Amino acid sequence: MHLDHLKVERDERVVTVRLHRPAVLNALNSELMTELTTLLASLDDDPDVGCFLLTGSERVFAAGADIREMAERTAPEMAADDYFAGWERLAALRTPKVAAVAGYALGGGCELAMLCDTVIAADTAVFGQPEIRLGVIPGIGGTQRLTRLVGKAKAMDLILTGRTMDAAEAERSGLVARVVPADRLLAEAFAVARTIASHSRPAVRAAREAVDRALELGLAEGVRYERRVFHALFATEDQKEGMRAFLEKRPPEFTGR
Ligand code: CO8
Repeated sequence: MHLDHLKVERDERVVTVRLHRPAVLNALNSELMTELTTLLASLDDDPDVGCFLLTGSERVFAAGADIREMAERTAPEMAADDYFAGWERLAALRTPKVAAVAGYALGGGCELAMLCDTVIAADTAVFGQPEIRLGVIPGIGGTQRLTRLVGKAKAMDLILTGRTMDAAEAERSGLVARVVPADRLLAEAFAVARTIASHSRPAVRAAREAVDRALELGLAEGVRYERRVFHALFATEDQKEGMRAFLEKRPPEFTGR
């Protein structure tokens, strides 16, 4: 697959994808969206891929949707194309996605990080939804995901003022799982991705889907969902292997079956 805006590496069951449009601070245009969603969808069922790691450069994760691409478009054109709808394809992927963020993650960049299952940030990371300053609002799920992650008060603060927050505030607020020194970001995020990828594939997929349900369902329904999925995992060889390995005091050898 020919890729103009992404750099891709595969190592130890982890596919690392680096956003690469340096001249425009990784602004997310339609081509980049198509490349990223098509690439990840094509790898989603690959049994040798256990985790995606999404990152940018040292300076910027992504400075948002591509303002130049959108600036002169009309409302009927935006609606006809269902502009940005393609990004939701990432949410539907079943392979876990870790975002490693250094520098700016603004607008669509922040939304792309939130489309991932967890976010590891460098101490240089800057998050925000500045769309209000452009006369619009977040369009890749930001009003919904940010509010679920950080609560209404902080989401309103960020989205209505357009201000940014640093990595420490993002971690305090629940947007980010861990903050690490910038020079350790890729190593730390890769270690997280590699650990996820080493676990039983059916169990990892079930776990992330169940956690996502916590944001979508009421508590009783969510707990019932979790229990059914938990029961179903006893149909996998990995469950037998994982529990036997523990009892036999040896590392498990998961096969994904
Ligand atoms: N889109 C296009 N080009 C961009 C973008 C962007 N989002 N961000 C930066 N660039 C370009 C600049 O135009 C500049 O290009 P050039 O060299 O040709 O002038 C180049 O990248 C470098 O940028 P700066 O010179 O501005 O770099 P600075 O270091 O001075 O500033 C900032 C960095 C603070 C990140 C600054 O670039 C900035 O504020 N960028 C825009 C951030 C922003 O507003 N993001 C939100 C975009 S909108 C969005 O994501 C969702 C919109 C939802 C619409 C809903 C529709 C359905």
